[in-house]
This record gives sequence, structure tokens and C-alpha cells, in this order.
Amino acid sequence: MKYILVTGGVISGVGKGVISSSFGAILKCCGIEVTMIKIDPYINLDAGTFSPYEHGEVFVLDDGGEVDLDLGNYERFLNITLHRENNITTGKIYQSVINRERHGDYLGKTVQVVPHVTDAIQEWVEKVALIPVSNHGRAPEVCIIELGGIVGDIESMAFIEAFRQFQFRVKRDNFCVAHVSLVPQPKTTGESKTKPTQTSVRELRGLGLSPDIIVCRSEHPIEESVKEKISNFCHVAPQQIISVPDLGSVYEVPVFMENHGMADFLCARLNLGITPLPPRRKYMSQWIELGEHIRHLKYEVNVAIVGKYTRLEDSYTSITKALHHAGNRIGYKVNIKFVEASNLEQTMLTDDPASYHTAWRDLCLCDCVVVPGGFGKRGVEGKIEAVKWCRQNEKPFLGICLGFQTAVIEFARNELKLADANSTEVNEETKHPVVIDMPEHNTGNLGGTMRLGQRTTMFKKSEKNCKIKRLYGNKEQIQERHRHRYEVNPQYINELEKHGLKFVGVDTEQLRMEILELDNHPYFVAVQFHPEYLSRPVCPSPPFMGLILAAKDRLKGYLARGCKLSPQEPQSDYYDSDEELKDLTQLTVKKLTLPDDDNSSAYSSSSQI
Ligand SMILES: *[C@@H]1O[C@H](CO)[C@@H](O)[C@H](O)[C@H]1NC(C)=O
Ligand SMILES: *[C@@H]1O[C@H](CO)[C@@H](O)[C@H](O)[C@H]1NC(C)=O
Ligand SMILES: CC(=O)N[C@H]1CO[C@H](CO)[C@@H](O)[C@@H]1O
Repeated sequence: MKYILVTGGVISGVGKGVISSSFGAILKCCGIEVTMIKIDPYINLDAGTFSPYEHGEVFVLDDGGEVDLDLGNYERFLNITLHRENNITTGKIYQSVINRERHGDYLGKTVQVVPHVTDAIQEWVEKVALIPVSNHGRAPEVCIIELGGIVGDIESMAFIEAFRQFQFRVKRDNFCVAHVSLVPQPKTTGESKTKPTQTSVRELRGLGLSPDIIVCRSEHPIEESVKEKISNFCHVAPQQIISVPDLGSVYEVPVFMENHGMADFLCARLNLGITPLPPRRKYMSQWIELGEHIRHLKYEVNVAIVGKYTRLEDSYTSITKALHHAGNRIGYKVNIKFVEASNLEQTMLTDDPASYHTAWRDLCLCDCVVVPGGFGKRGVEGKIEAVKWCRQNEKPFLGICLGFQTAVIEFARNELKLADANSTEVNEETKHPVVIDMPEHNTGNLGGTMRLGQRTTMFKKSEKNCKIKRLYGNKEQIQERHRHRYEVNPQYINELEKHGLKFVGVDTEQLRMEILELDNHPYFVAVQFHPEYLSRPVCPSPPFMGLILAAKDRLKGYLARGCKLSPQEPQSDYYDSDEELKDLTQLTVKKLTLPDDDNSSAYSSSSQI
């Protein structure tokens, strides 16, 4: 097993996740099986306990693990399936050490951070790295470990020390370090500032880890002279420094890095034994094409997401990504408008008319609407308003999770004339509980009572012509990821269906309603599961494809052709290229290489904890 540790310097949020994923994407293109681990140096045992009322989204895995959003990025980038073990938190490691201590495994010795916690970290990493992540079940050959936060954080010290030891445990050929650092370029001078990077590399070396690659993140490319300066001060050869400026889209990052000889560098450094590599155009073609395609999108589609805390756009990351995947595929640049659900409510007309009108204006001007999942009371009435408007005005609509439930409530209120229909989540006393707590999960406490992870949805045999089934390629059943605690009340299903709300997909016991669709509407589909988690850049999620196609009035043709895009219709224009967008991925560049005396660096640093 080979390991690549990715650390961060200066500030977080400069794209360490994308860089880490890009290492993986490049190696995968070389035919190497790759797995990834995210280390979060915080004490929380898992991301699921972050208040779900505030964080609309955590990422959900097949196995039901609720994890950091970064694992979603890895899955999307590398087209792999990760497991709950692939995220490691400080809390989890300490818990396992404490459990062992309670169990008497340490024979009464003093249990300390070094060696007991650091040993536990190393064992955990070695164990998790072996878990297969593709459905062919081959064990991974390379494990990329992204260490959250930045070097120097008190929280990450134990992990840094663990990896300092780890490099000797697994031997030099099997371990390398990439340090991602910010190189600020202040607008006033435009000059690249290397001081912060120098400091963070010095800090890393001081802790006993020496970077093999320094990835300099900046707005614009940095010059060779700047690299030399960093090299001089950081005791790293200039040919081990790569500048990754902001690019047209994240999909260009692997191509850009590969242009700098990253595959050759990693193969040489980790002794991966795959030389010579085939021509880059060939093995990186998927990424090259995707990057170029997105660069040349000429048409746009406007999507409204009606949610809560829409200022925290992070909480809708997966939905946003899924919309972009579908838009890119069909040939549209997706513009997203976040609409605060509670601003759509009647009471706002008197409380805050400006926000009320802005929200409705945004909703009316978009081409299609997504009502995503969420928790809690706030905004539910606003979401119901949005659903009603979409239903009555033939606006393409996709409801997800709570969005599915609000669609049911709206239909009950306005078509079944049950004016006070409600969900027991927002009103326990409601006379018409059309959405209820799932009986067997109704244990009264919050943690761990949700229906989580991958479940099977069956299409009803009687529903031959529904759009959503055809979008899914006429499969009998599909697998999607779930995360919910409430469901449609079975007692109302007959009545709802009689009035035209078709539940076309159900769970394997045929008790839970999973997908609904309206017939006489361009696209009115809602799903209890979260299709966004399985959307991939080159393999967009079917419900999102349907939404964007319907928004552009192209769904009928697409379905008639058996889910094929028409070559006549605009997808993107490769030849009308926008000259101003300089394609940095095409520049000829200095390649990364190992320095001549490459047996020194990792071992030369003397200082230890
Ligand atoms: C992604 O992985 C799945 C399952 O491993 C495979 O069926 C699919 O073809 C892959 N897609 C791409 C675009 O590589
Ligand atoms: C549904 O319940 C919420 C919370 O109690 C309440 O604010 C809302 O007015 C109810 N809606 C109807 C139509 O009864
Ligand atoms: C190793 C580790 O900490 N894994 C955690 C990742 O998140 C899942 C779900 O929240 C936890 O169950 C795992 O224990």
C-alpha cells in the first residue's frame, strides 16, 4: 500500500480537497485503484451530530454513515463508494483508545497520546486503506489521506506526530507528503507573497514531516522566480513546487496538475511501476473533455432552490453539484438562485414586504424549482407555497425528502380539501397527519433514529409510462441513499392517488412511498430519497436530468429517443471558443521531477516532538 498525505498551510478553504481528489483522479486514470481518507481533527464523534437543524446537509454514504462533505467530493471525483470508516475524527480515535483502556488492553500502563493515540491512528489508517471502494472489490493500491485544518493547529498535532512515525513504519517508497499552501497576491501590488508558505513549511518540517510536493494555490499562476524563492527558504527543490491557480472549473485541476508531470512524479516517487505512461490525451481524456465542455457552455438555465438557511450555501452542496452535472451534460450553464422559504409565506407580506416580493420574483423568474430536504418547522409553509405555485403554473419541479413531504401536504390541502393537513414533524396535534413519524423509528430521541443509507425503491408495475421510471432507464428497481425520519401516512394514500397524485415508486415492502409524480404537468416529481448523493460529473442523476430537460422543454424528445440527447440540439459549442478565457491547462510548463539527491529530504529533518 502506498500513501499520499495531503496537509494544508496558511488558511483552510483553498481547495485542499480538490487537490487531494485530483491526485486520486490522476492515479485512477493510470489504472491504479485509489481510496481516500479524510481526517477531521475535531472531537465530535461523527458529522451526524452536528445540529441537523442548522446544517441542512451532511453527506450520506451507502452504508448510512453521515460524514463530512469532502467525502462526497471524493466519491464524485473518483467515482468510488466510501465507507463510514473513511472519515477519521479525533473523537473517534480517543474513544477507541479509552475503550481499550477500560477493557484492560493496556495492562494498567499509563495511557498517553504518544504512543497510544498515535499508534491507534496508524493502525486505523492501515486498516481502512485496505477496504475496497469499487464494486469489483479489488483492494486499493494507493491511499490518499487529507488532513483537515492547517499545520500548526493544536488539534492536528497528534495526527502529524502519527504520520511522522508512519513514514518510517511503511518505508520511504510508500509514503509521500503534499503540502497545499496559499500564496496571496494582494491586488495593490499583484506581487506573490511567499512568507506565509515559508512559515507553514518550516512548521511542518519542524514537526518532522518534509513535503515532497508543495502545491501553491493562488489566483494567478506564480512565476519561476517565486518558486525559487520558496525553494530556497523551504529546503525543497524548485521542481517539486507546483503552482495551481484558479481555473475555469474544478474538473480542470487534474488535467492542469498532470500537465506538470504529476503522474510521472508520483510514479517515480512512490515506485508505482507504470512507466512509460500512455499519451496524456488518451488516459486523461475524460477530464480533458469535461473541462473543455464546461468551458464552452453557451446557454444557461436558471434554477431556484427553495430552502432554509440559504445563506449557508454549503448546506446544499450536493444538490448544487447534481444540478451542475445535469446542466453540463445537457449543455447549459446552471445559474442557481437560493430562495429563503420563509420569505414566501403570507405573513411576510406585512412583516417584510421587500423580502417577500424579492423571493416571489426569484421564484417566478426561474426555469425550474428544487425544494430540497431539511428539518424543523421554519420555512415549511413557504415550501408548501412554492410547491403549490409550481403545480398550478406548470413549472418543472423536483422535491427531495422534505420537499417530497411538502408536495404531499400541499396536494392534500388543496386537492383533497383537507385545509389543515400537516406533518406531525411541525404539528403533532394536526387533524390530518398526512406525513408521520415512521412507526418503528419512533423511539423518542433524536440520534440514530433515522432511515439511513442505501435502500431499494421498486417502481410499481402498473406505472408503465411515468417519466421518472423512463428517466431511470425503465429499470424495475433502483438503489438510492436515504436520510429521513418521517414518511407519508399510509392511510391517506388511496385518497391522494384517487385525486391524481401517483406514487410510482415504493420500498420493497410496498409500505413506504418513495417517488411521486403528476401526470398532467411538464415535470412534477418528488422523491423521498436523496438522488443528489449518487450524481457524478459524467453520470448525472436521472431526476435532475429530467428537471433541467423539462425546464428547457426538451424532456419529451429526450424520453421519446430512449433517454438520448439530440445531436441537433445545442449541447455546447466547441469551436466558438471564448478567447478571453485563457486555457491554462494548455500551457507548456516546467515538469515536476524528483531532485537528484533524493534520499535526503524525508530523513534530513531532525526536530521531533
Ligand atoms: C462508476 O462506477 C460504476 C460502478 O463502479 C460503474 O458502473 C460506472 O461505469 C463508473 N462510471 C464512470 C463514468 O466511470
Ligand atoms: C401546520 O402546522 C404548523 C405548526 O404548528 C402551523 O404553523 C401551520 O399553520 C399548520 N398549517 C395548517 C394549514 O394547519
Ligand atoms: C473513523 C471515524 O471517525 N469514522 C466516523 C465517520 O463518520 C461516521 C458517521 O458519522 C461515524 O460513524 C464514524 O465513526
